[in-house]
Amino acid sequence: MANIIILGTQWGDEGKGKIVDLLTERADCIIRYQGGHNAGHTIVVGKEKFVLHLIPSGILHEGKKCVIGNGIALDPHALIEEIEELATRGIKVGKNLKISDACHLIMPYHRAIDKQSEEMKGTRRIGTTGRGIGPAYVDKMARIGIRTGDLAHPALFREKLEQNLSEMNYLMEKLFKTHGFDLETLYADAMAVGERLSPYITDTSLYLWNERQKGSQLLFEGAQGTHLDIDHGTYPFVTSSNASAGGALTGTGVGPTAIDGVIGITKAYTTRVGSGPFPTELLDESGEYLRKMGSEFGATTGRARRCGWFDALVVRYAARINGLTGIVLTKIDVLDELDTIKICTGYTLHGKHISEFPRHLSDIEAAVPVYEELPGWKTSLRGAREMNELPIAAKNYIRRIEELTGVPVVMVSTGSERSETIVIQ
Ligand code: 2SA
Ligand code: MG
Repeated sequence: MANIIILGTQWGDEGKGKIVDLLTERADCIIRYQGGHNAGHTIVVGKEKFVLHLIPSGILHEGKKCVIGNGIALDPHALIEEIEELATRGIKVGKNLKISDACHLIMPYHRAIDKQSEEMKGTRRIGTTGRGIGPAYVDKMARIGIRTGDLAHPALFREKLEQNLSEMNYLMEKLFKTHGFDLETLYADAMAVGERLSPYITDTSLYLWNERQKGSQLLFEGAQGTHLDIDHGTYPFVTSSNASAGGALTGTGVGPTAIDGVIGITKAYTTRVGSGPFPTELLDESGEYLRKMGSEFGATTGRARRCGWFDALVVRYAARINGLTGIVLTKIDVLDELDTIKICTGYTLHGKHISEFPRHLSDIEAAVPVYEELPGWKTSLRGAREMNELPIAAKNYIRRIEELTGVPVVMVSTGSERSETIVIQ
């Protein structure tokens, strides 16, 4: 193994956490590069279930270095909570955690703005996780963001906060008709969390560079998915960061020549949480079946995820945007009991057949899926570890996905446990 990016090819929740955890054995540094505690990466180890939001999934392995890159929008309280929660379960992050000094901080007013702006959007609301992610990135782009590195400079931090509050409190009071935030309270709180987090904060780009000189192997852990990417996703129904492969570079300060492979985690069907177009969505009992069998509920908010058939256009698009070198197909066992399984191979758009995922929202909304129906395998794949354990119908399903996406399937996940995995390459 070399330096690999792991990311989602659909709308998130493809099972990245499990695969990152699995591949961590062959890596030295595991790095989150975008998003924040909107992510929910679920890992099952024996009888224990861990849901990580900010700390890279590699933390469950002793001695692995876990890095929160500069591309992360960081809620310091959420991070401290996660560190403490892990400690109560016997996992000490200690020196294994590094936080970039250039992460933008999610402040309490960001959460308030997230909530208020969703309310104001009415039926066009995005369905955010309400964690303040979007507004924190707004400040980053507006060049008024406050970063982790600023915590070590109290006077400057206070000055920035004071300036921001004059704007934020105007919004709160005049537009949202709610109370503003108190400078002293926010400042004191930030200084306290800053002290708590200071041992972890460093120049992580330099840290990773030095690690590479020593021969360390890097594993980049994407959050959300390609179709939630701010540039390449179903805009505006996206998250506010680059969940695609490019984000792994800008979000860490590691150059493109360091990357040896990009693995797209792909669910054997499709899900989406939040609003936005979803051509193969099933609003009938088949969708209900997938939700129930796949336990499709948000790992962060508990929201029921929308479910639908596998959409080859969605994944082929992700193959292109990310330059995928392999696909890991997950949750195939969820399809075990189905008589037939549908795959979307194209769309009909305004009477014309199209075979590439459209760019404009209105076209995605108007696209009608064209399906191919494959026979189900009607037997349990749960826990299979070898390709030859799979019935021919399951092999055909995997082969068809490879054909339609143009990417080899390098691993198949047959259950939530680490061992429930088929490694092909
Ligand atoms: P935000 O909060 O600004 O990032 O929301 C914008 C959109 O991005 C979606 N989003 C997600 N979609 C899938 N999974 C995510 N993580 C959690 C999970 C979500 C949860 O693992 O289940 O628990 O609800 C995630 N995070 C953000 C979000 O739904 C909006 O559509
Ligand atoms: Mg998730």
